[in-house]
Amino acid sequence: MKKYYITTPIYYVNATPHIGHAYTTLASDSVKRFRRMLGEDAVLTTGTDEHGQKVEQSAQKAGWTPQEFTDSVSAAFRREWDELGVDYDHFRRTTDPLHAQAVHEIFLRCKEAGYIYKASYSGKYSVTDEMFITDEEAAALDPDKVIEVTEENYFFKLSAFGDKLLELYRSQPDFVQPEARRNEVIAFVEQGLKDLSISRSSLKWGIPLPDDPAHVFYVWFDALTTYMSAIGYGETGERRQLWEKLWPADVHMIGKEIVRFHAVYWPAFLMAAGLPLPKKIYAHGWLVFQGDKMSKSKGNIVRARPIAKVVGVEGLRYYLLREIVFGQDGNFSWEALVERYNSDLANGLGNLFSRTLTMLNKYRDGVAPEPPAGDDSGLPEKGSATIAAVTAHFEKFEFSRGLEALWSLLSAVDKYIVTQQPWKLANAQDADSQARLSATLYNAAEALRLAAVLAYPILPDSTPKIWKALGQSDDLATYPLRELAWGGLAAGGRTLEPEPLYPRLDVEKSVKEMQALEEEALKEQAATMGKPAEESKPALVVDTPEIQIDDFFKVDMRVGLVLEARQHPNADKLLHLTIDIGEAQPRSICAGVAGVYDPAKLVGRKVAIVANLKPRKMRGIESQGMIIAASGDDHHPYLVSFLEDAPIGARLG
Ligand code: ME8
Repeated sequence: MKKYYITTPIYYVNATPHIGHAYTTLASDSVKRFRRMLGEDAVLTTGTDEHGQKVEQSAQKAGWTPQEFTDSVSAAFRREWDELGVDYDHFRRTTDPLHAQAVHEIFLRCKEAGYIYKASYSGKYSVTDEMFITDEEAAALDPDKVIEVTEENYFFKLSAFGDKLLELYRSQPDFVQPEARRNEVIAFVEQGLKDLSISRSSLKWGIPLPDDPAHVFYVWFDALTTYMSAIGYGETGERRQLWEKLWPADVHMIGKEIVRFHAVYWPAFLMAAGLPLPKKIYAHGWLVFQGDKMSKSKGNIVRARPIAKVVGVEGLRYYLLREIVFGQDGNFSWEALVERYNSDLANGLGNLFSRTLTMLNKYRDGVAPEPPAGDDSGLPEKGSATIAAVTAHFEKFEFSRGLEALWSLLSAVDKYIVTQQPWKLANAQDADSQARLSATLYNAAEALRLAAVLAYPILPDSTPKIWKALGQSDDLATYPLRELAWGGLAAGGRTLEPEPLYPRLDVEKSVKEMQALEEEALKEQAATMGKPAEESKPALVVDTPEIQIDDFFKVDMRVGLVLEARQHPNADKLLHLTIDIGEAQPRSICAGVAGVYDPAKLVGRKVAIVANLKPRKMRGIESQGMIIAASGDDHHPYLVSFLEDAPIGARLG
């Protein structure tokens, strides 16, 4: 079986997962599912990038060790992908000792080939980007984010690879995609390449060099190697064989800001080490929110899980890949997300599904009819063209165009049903009407069958339900897409009752729900990164049973004057009070306020007491009532008192 190896970037642990990370990861997951349907052994790798100064600093701020910090955030990424149903095969952490082995192996190969040397280096270093930067670049940054570094470094002779790289881009025009990124990369290399510093002696949190452990690897040499270490490079035995089978990668899926590292540095490292190059680097565009690239440092981020809780993971997947043109920047909007969900999933695919299956049950007892003879609907032709178009678009990562083509088939079927008026045909008993009804139902069901297969990579949870309802029993995930053709629905097959797939949503309400969940996610993020969110107190809920006013007046509360107060002889927590409420005799009352109120200071105070409480003995002293006090979560009693000098014996209510 042909293999297909796809990778996402390994994400920095200086931020918890947000929708930007989900964008690349969900798209890659869709590619994996699509390639599997093409009959390939598709493997997806993701992971976390855990070394570097930023991580050390973030951990320090959180009061954690770097390892504790990265363990926490890396786990959050893994949890994120699990909850979003990402079908990844390997999750590589750069702090995994097996990864260090791989970094050592590629480094030593580069060194043996003569591409590594040691020299003194001094320059401005961006803490945010973890790289040396030019003076102009430094001037544009926050001064806190730029440090001056002078040290002995190991260098990689990137300058030796300019021509080889240009030759690579020329001979393999699709090595970097899309075209705009390819041009950008070529222009960068044509300017001339400087050697690259690949180690730091000023840093501790990294992988030590094999032959000079006072230095640790500079982030890109370390990070990029995960694409190979995840599948066994640096190891032996079966894992090594896995690498031999899967490498080179078929595509590295990344965001456009890291194209230079992937399309210039990475192939140069691999060329130096004498290893095969990835076949393609695909650098997609940015999700823009509130007018800027979504990023943690700008604080304009949105998370995926709150969205998935409201529109479902599929609502999110569909929106990201349909609304935003892959390869270009795209604006994120809550409203557009829900509107897209409603129009294409609830009203589009969902409605066609429920209509068609309902009619099949009602008019044909849930049995798929014969395909029409001499069909002039145009649907078989459109169906075949759609299969070709969607497949071709998905192969080129043109998800939105692929989905657009598929939905154009669905809307043609909708129109076709309207013109055929099956509900009328069902009432006419003549053979011609019945044949037309069968044709209508067949065509609608067949279009849905195609849609289930073609949309599966994007909608992997709901399409199997459509598939099953159409009486199909084989596993949709491995359906041989190349064999998909119009007319494959077998007559006589049993169809099921439709189940609701994509319930319609109220735009305003859903947006509010997502935004509220986003607030909660923010707190979760703070906890993951070691900074507990400020405790916001949950609103008080009064859930005692309702009473009538008469019930209330059963409790007789009076103003009393404390005449005497002393410690209860047999109970540490109790005071024994004598209280005048205007009766012939003052009352003897025990109150659990010892240690909080000084008895001497209580004498002469007016308090509120429950006067008709049945007397009871408390540790040997009869208590003829109860003092009213408030008590909160702190269990501290607060005696009730009066703003004005209330008369003794006055009733409360
Ligand atoms: O760069 N729009 O990690 P990172 C679209 N560790 N995609 C976005 C995005 C946005 N607003 N924000 C993030 C790193 N992404 C390195 C990579 S690889 C060997 C090392 C996605 O956590 C996009 O894929 O900053 C981008 O390239 C990646 O997350 C950056 O993740």
